Amino acid sequence: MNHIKTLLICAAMAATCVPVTGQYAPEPYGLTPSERQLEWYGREMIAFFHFGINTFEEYVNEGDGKAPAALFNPTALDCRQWMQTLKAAGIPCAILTAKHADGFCLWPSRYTDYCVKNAAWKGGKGNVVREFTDACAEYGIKAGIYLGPHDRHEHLSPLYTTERYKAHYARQLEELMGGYGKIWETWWDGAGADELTTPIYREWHRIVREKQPDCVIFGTKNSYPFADVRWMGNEAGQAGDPCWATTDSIAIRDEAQYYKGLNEGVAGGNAYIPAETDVSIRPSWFYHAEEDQRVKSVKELWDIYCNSVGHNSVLLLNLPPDRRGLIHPTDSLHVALLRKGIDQTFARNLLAGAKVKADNVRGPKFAARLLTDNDKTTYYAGKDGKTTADIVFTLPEQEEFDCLMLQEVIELGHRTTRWSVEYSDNRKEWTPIPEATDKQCVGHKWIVRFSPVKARYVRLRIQDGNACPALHTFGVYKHSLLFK
Ligand code: OTN
Repeated sequence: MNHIKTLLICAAMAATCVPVTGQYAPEPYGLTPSERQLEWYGREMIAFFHFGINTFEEYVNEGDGKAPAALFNPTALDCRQWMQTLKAAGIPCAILTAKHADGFCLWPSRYTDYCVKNAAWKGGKGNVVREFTDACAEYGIKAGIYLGPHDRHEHLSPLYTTERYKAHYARQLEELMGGYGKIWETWWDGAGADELTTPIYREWHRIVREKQPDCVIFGTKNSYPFADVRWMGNEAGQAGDPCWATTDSIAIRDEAQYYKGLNEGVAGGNAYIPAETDVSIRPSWFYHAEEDQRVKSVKELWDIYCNSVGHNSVLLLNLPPDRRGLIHPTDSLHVALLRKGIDQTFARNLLAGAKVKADNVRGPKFAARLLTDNDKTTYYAGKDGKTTADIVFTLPEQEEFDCLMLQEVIELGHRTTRWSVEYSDNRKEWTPIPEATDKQCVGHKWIVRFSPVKARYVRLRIQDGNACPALHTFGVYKHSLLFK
């Protein structure tokens, strides 16, 4: 069908002008990302700030909604310090837990007393959501809001019914979506929220879309039909291999299949809902001084980055502020070093100076050398109907590398479905890289790490696909020493 369409377009153009063979872009294949999803992919990393009444209780992460509001009392809250941490870490977006499952609200909500109005902090006159969104605006960070759907404090009321809560949550959502400028993401945690049915989320979804058309919605379980992005299936930072952006939107009954669908996606699935990887830099989601020695190391964060961003996902990394209302210096240091190591690793694509030869090229506008030109606007594509390609890179001299990265033109859908990378010193015998053999999806970014190899020739093999390949970057690299 796509082929016929292309022929028709070419025929139409030939009638009016002389077409340059193979200069037309490939037709998209299957489901493709929305503008919101493209923007979300481009962030690569998002910070999660779990902060609230749990921060002030002894080792509580899932408060029961009974802790007195007065307990909330950060001694030196400074959201600008949070933003300085994000700037050093190259993280462009942040999500604040405006209300976690305990129900305590970090803004003075008109609809509850269980909020900062009754906190000791600033004599009840403070507003963390305001300070957070103001600091985001000042530092050019995109603000996101987590308004936990499950609310244990509201549940304590004898008047509680799901119907009343639906209206209560809707009013709180209106306060947050309507009163704090542009909100880039909202998070519907599935934890404890099974009573909240899809029709309830439909109403809440209407509010988000009305007030914040560009806001990305994280959804799971009953909110799945409205989700721009899905849960990745675990909180360990380990996205699947493969990790398709497509999945099945219909609720899956079998639990194992449900988790596999979240973690790996579904090739050819009926919905485009890419996976977001939420993980904490500490063992807990909220700050506890007991865990100051258990902050994930820079190497652990690099593993998580490669297994999330490098698995066609976006990393949502939790950096919980402490009782002062500041990011602990160890957490700030580790994310800054993560950024430094990422930048050092990917600064030099060892294929950049290589000669490139491909056996499937659409035309000069889509030449294989564009894979290494470091230009986001250009890409390599094959001929319509030809779903395989061998692309050989001849380096000026032998180089050592231990990491590779491949990126697809995601606007054109999931095209490549099987690919491998090999190396050689004579262009006759090729050695496969075991970790990079028979990989499946590519998507926004796929990173593979392996023991160092030395080679003069590198071959990218596109072994199968739904449509001709459309890839915009391929590179081999040497890890930063910060990750050793
Ligand atoms: O006990 N839990 O609720 C739980 C334990 C470990 C990992 C996840 C969960 S809940 C889970 O949280 C996700 C976000 O991290 C999503 O919201 C899922 O829908 C929810 O079930």
